[in-house]
Amino acid sequence: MLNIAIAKGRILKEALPLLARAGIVPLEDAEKSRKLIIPTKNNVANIIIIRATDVPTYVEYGAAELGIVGKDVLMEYGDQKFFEPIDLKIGQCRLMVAGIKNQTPKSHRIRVATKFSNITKRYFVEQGRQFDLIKLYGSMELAPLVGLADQIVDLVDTGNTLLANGLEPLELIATISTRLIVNKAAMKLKRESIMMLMENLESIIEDGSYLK
Ligand code: PRT
Ligand code: MG
Repeated sequence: MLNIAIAKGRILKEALPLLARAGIVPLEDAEKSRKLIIPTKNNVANIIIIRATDVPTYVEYGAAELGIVGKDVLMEYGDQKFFEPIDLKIGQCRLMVAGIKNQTPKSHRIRVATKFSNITKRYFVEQGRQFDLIKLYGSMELAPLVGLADQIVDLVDTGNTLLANGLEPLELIATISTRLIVNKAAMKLKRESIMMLMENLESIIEDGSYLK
């Protein structure tokens, strides 16, 4: 039996059709259920639904053999103590620096608001830029509008959220998609069932018809 930890929210929503194609079908509506562990048809696996930022931790410690989570979360988590074998091609977006439209910051030491503090520090330091980091937990788009920050680092998909708030994308930090991660010990101990699922997923991804 495999435990699969999945980030709740949009990743869960997009992962369910992919898992269904691989024969992993929750016995309850995973998006609505209040249960945190959901068994699946024919007992092939358990689905564990948790906060995105907790997925790497569960998989690192083997509480879940497998995890499904965004590359943004993995980059922010840092040192990878698990395998990351498959790009599931869902949850695609870009991690970007954004700022107020047509406005260059007055001071050369800018304030950057983000929930991606590790990624942001790395990126600005690499560029040798002066900055103050303001850690937020959501709605980063608000920060420049109320003078809390000059720029933000956030995920951008269509760009509509930036546009709606008078912001513009400035720099691409990374392209993001959802990844399958695997606990290192489980890859040895449960090799057969994990390899079977991975091969299955790879051919479904190759085919691509699970993507709307
Ligand atoms: O948990 P929190 O409330 O902070 O995030 P959320 O509710 O916005 O997203 P959630 O928890 O459902 O899913 C987060 C995961 O989905 C991320 O870790 C990414 O890997 C992936 N993902 C893919 C995205 C987006 N696309 C995305 N566009 N996560 C967030 N967004 C947000 C973005 O932060 C911004 O607020 O959508 C807005 C921008 O979208 P556009 O289309 O207006 O550009
Ligand atoms: Mg959310």
